[in-house]
Amino acid sequence: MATGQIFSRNTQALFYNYKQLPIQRMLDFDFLCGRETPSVAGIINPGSEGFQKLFFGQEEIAIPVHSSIEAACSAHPTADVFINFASFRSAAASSMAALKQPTIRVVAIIAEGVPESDTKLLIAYARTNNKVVIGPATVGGIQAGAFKIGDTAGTIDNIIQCKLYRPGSVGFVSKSGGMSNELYNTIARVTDGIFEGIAIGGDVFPGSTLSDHVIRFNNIPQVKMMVVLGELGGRDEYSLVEALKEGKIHKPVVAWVSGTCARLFKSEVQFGHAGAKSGGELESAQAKNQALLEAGAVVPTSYEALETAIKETFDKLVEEGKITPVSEVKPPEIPEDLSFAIKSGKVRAPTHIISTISDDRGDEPCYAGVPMSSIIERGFSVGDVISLLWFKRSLPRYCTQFIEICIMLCADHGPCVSGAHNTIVTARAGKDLVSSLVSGLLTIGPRFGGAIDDAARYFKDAYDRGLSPYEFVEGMKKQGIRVPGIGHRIKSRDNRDKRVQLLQQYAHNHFPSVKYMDYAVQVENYTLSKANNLVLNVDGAIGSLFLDLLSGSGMFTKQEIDEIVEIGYLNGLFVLARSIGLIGHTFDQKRLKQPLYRHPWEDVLYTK
Ligand code: Q5B
Repeated sequence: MATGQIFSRNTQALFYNYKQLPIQRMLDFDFLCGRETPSVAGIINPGSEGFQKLFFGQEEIAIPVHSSIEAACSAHPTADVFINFASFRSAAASSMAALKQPTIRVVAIIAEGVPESDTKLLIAYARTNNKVVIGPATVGGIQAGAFKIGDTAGTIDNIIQCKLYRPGSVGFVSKSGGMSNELYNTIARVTDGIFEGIAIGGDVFPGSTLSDHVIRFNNIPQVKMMVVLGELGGRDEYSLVEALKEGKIHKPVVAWVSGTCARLFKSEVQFGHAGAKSGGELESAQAKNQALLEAGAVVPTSYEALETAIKETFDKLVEEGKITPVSEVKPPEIPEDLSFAIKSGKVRAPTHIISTISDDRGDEPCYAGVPMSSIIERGFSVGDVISLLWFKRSLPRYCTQFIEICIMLCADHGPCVSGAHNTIVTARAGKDLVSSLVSGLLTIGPRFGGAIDDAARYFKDAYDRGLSPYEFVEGMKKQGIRVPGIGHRIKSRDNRDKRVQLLQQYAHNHFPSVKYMDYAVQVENYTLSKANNLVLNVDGAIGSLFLDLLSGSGMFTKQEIDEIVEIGYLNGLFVLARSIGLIGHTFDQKRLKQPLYRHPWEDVLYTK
């Protein structure tokens, strides 16, 4: 690296505090410049480690993420720039920690509002240790065709327009980051472009000053002239005046201090930056412009005349043979992000998932097209939400109430059933809520709770085919299949399941037809003639009654009913309902601080 140059095409940075967009912009800039290595070597995201996927041209690359500055510096010893996107609260401490790393040479601090006393400590440390601080309150800086800090120079389109993808002959330094974008454009229009541009930031105490950078540019052979954009407030421009007077700068300097309008205000004015306030006469834009002019800088009469002043200075250097304008190169095209391209209608891409029941993209989520606010305003119940998300339609109240009754009746059936037992054992083994719940849910199947769909399938098939209960049950027996929805471990002819009775009663009172349930009862009468416990159980009651709901409500076509039965929606009712109870059992065990469960030996038959 030549004397004065702080960046090159090989410079790599560590980026503190993960921010996807500025990092991607740096990598896009790298690609535009034809860099071989990405300019971001690592990301520091306190507390997390791993990799972050980003694009380098068309390829995805994985940039390592480190949890501490020390770890990042030791993993990437050649990365010597530290780009600090920490908030103003932690920017000073992290910047100091970075400056103290032997591998770090340049620290750029983006945050605004860093306490001045902290910045002074950073400046003192950097000066003593021969390091460079850019900022705070800066957008950063750029070496054209080589390296860019964060969001400097804005979008890729702007960078291309400002020809920042290849080096020119102008060194530029400004206080304002926003105005530096403006000047990159102006300079690109009237010269062969920027070699390096730095925004030092608008604080009263910038980490490095306008003159620090102008003196540095003076030592970079590729920089043939400098453009400086100061602003009212502070005395920074006077150190440049001194440097000019002392003959430390021998290349032309075009300078303008903005804020000449401050005099039009009757009282003291504070512009956007902390340091940009009209103080005494010496700090006025007029006084600083005058001093720069007297010291030998080219100072136009107004900001509008700055462009002409830059052009004239550049043209003169060309005429004198001191600049051979760089020949133009065509930068490679940066592939557009798919999301932007789709938004702008430039490309189409096949989707990988189809969803028809809900949409969360708008102002509010919608269930089957019904906005959330409408669900609340219209007083929808859980049954209504189930009918929207499962059946994609609003069912009549008697149907949604039936769904809710199923859920209430199946929510729990004591601690001794398969599901609750598993949940209790799991919770007592110290597992979390989801594990305890899931271990209970996994017992739901053809014997326990999960016979609703098969009950609906077999009852429907037998009824629709006109089979008598005898033909149906005996036919099943021949195939070695137990009739789903029939039989219970503790319920019997003399100890009927109250839940079944309640469901039947509700259906009798509200359903237009209960033909499938009547058929199930006939089947039950037949099975009870075989054994006392072969009652219509809760699964069988729900299965047959749901067939009545589907066919009697007039809300479903025959094909839709067949599809619901074939896919098997109805076990979902038991799964949903029983989750309520299983969650309750988990909490119960935790609340009771129950120890690890061990099944007693006495309850096991040990045999050979
Ligand atoms: N036999 C439920 O059986 C149970 C027969 C049958 C023809 C049948 C059994 C069964 C179908 C599946 C079903 C849902 C395993 C049940 C639920 C939720 C719950 C649970 C709770 C809650 C019970 C004795 C004799 C044998 C069998 C014959 C039995 N069932 N024949 N069709 N369906 N049902 N599940 O008492 O000649 O001696 O060999 O599989 O609908 O899960 O509260 O606990 O809310 O949590 O163990 O209500 O019925 O009878 O297996 O000793 O059989 O009856 O073939 O005949 P058991 P087994 P054989 S509701």
